Amino acid sequence: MNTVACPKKIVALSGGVGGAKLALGLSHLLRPDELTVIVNTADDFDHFGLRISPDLDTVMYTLAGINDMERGWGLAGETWGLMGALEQYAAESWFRLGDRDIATHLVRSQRLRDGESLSQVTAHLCRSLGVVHPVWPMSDDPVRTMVNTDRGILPFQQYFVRERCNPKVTGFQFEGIDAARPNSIFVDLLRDTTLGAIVICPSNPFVSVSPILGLRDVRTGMVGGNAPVIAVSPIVAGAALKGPTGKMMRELNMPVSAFAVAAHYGNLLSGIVIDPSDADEAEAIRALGIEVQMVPTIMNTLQDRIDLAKSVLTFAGCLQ
Ligand code: FO1
Repeated sequence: MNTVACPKKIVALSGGVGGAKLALGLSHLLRPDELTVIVNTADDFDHFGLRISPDLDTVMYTLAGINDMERGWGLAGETWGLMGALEQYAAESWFRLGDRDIATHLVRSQRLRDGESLSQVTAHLCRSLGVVHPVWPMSDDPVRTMVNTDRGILPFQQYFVRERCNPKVTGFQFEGIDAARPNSIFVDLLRDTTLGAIVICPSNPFVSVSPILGLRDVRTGMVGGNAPVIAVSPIVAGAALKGPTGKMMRELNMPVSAFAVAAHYGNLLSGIVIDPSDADEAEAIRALGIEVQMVPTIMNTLQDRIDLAKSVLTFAGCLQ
């Protein structure tokens, strides 16, 4: 591992694909005792009686090096025999479960039924896949994103996968957020005097990061703590790199820009990393009291992920 000396602990807040890419970059620079990845679970849902945790799956598979890079979710080299069999029964097939991927959901569901917490199950899955950096769900309690749209209120996966993000978004609700307790490891880290930085990965600010920030005491813990909070903009040159972030911003009457992302996070941020193609927004972001670092944020290769992670850590003051 190409580790660099980082005297402090780093917490990365992640959704699916974009977050997992940066988490992978960070994992190449930091030891397991230096990096903790806290993952959104508000996309989770039950399907055929199985608990699916898409963002945990994506982060876990990415850190294990077994993710499908083209599709963005699921396992590389997957086969789809199960889906063919489901279709023969005219069963629901809008959410695709791969033949090997389904083992993850079977094991997770059975262990949850046996009384383990989602954290315990995730630790088992990660250990089994050889993931050495700690990956934790944001909470062991259920939080579920509901999307307010012009076609009614839709559970997140129905909006995202079944309806392919076509309905027009008017807002979001996170069911269960008020009762949900943030993961105790996350809470302890927010209070840890050796916490060096909190990195908000380039995940969807509305549906991937908001649920994490919306958990009890998280925002206040982040604003009141000493560790800098650094976001990486998921918007580059007026468009989202992947997924519906840009479409959502337009529908919520926000400009699709790195500036709008910075303004959305507001006083939570010490700094934001933006792509050089958004250089003309730096001044306006700085006027919000948020520092700006400009480096390439598009992560096509593993080296791109490591380079961006290195820039984020340097910006946070964790590297010389
Ligand atoms: N995304 C899709 O667009 N279509 C799918 O059929 C699909 C299946 C799926 C199965 C397991 C899993 O862990 C994730 C899966 N995803 C699928 C990804 C997914 O649900 C979304 O990308 C996230 O929720 C958004 O972060």
